[in-house]
Amino acid sequence: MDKYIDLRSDTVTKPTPKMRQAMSEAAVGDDVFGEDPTVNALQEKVAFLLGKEAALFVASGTMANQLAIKAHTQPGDEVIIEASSHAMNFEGGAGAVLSGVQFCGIPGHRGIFDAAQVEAAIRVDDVHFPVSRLVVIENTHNRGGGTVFPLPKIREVRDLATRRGLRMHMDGARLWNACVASGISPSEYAAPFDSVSVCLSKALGCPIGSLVAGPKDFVKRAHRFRKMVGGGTRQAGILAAAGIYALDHHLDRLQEDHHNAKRLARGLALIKNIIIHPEEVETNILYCDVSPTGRSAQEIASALRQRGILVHPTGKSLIRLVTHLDVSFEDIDEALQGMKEVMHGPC
Ligand code: TLP
Repeated sequence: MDKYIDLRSDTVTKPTPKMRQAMSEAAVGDDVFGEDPTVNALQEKVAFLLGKEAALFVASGTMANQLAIKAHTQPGDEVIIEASSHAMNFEGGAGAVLSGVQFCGIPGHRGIFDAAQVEAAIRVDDVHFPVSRLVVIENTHNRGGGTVFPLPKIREVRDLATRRGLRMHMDGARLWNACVASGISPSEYAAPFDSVSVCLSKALGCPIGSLVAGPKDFVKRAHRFRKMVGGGTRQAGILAAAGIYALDHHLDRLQEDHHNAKRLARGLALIKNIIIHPEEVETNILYCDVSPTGRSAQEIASALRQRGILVHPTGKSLIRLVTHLDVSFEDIDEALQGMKEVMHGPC
C-alpha cells in the first residue's frame, strides 16, 4: 500500500515543505546556555499567547505535564484529575516515579467534571491522608472524545481551588482545538490556571515539541527538572522554528479538521452496526462502538488497514478516529467507503 489514510492520531502529521524550509533557515545557538534565539522566540510567543509570564520548550506533552506536576507538588501529595485523563493513565506512571504523587481520579462525563466533584475529593487535614495539592484539567479531553471543557466550569473549579489552597494545571495538548471550536482565546482559557501545557506535535505538522507555561518562578523550577530528566537540548531552534511556523500558519485550519471529523461521524452513523453520536463530536477526535458487528475493534482495524485506512482500537469494541492536517476532505469519503466495505463485506 503506497498511501494510507492515517486516522489513528493527530500526532502522525508531518512537516510541510514550507515548515521544513523554516526549520532549515532557523537561527540556532546552545539552548542549555539559553542562547538559542529561535527557542527563545517560541517560548516568548507561547507565553504571550497564553498570557503567562514565561514558557519552556520541552520534548513532549508527557514531559510538559510531568514537569508541571513535579513543580507544583511534594512527594505524598495527591493530584485530583479526571479518571480517564492522559496524565494519570497514559504517561507510564510518571507521576508516581518522578514526583511521588498519587492521583485521585474523579469520574467525568466525557471528561468533564465540576467543582462539587473536586470539593468532594479534597482530603481533610488528617495524618492518614495524602495532601490534596493540584487539580488537572484536560482540554480538549482525549478519552472524552475531543470534548471542549466549558470555561464557566473551569472558573468554578478555580474559585474552589483558590478557597481551598489548591493549584491548577491544564493539560492543553489540544488547547488550540478547544479555542478554535469555542472561539475562546488561549489566554482566556489559560487565565484560571497556575500552569498550562500545550503541544505542537498534535495536528499542527511539527515533528516534536510542547511547552509548559506559567509564572517565572514556576517555569524556573520546571526548567531545573527538565535538566534532571535529560531534557536540556542544544541547537533546538531547528525544532522550535517548526513550532513558530505552525502557530503562524496551522492554527486557523484546525476548523477544517473539526468539519472533517463531523462529516466522518455523520457518515459512520449511517453505516449499519456502528454506534456513534455525531452530535457529540466537538473537535477532531471521535470514538465509535463496533460491538453490534460481533467483531472486535482489532479485527475491524486490521480489515481497514488492508484497504489503506488506519484507525486506533482503544478498547475491545471501541475505535478512535482523529482528523488532522494530513487528512483531506476526499480522504474522509474514502475512509467512509472503506468502512462500509468492511462492515458489509467479508472481513
Ligand atoms: N496522546 C496520544 C497518545 O499518547 C494517546 C494520542 O495519540 O492522542 N495529553 C494529551 C491529552 C494527549 O492526548 C497526549 C498524547 C499527551 C498529553 C502526551 O503527549 P506526547 O505524546 O507528546 O507525550
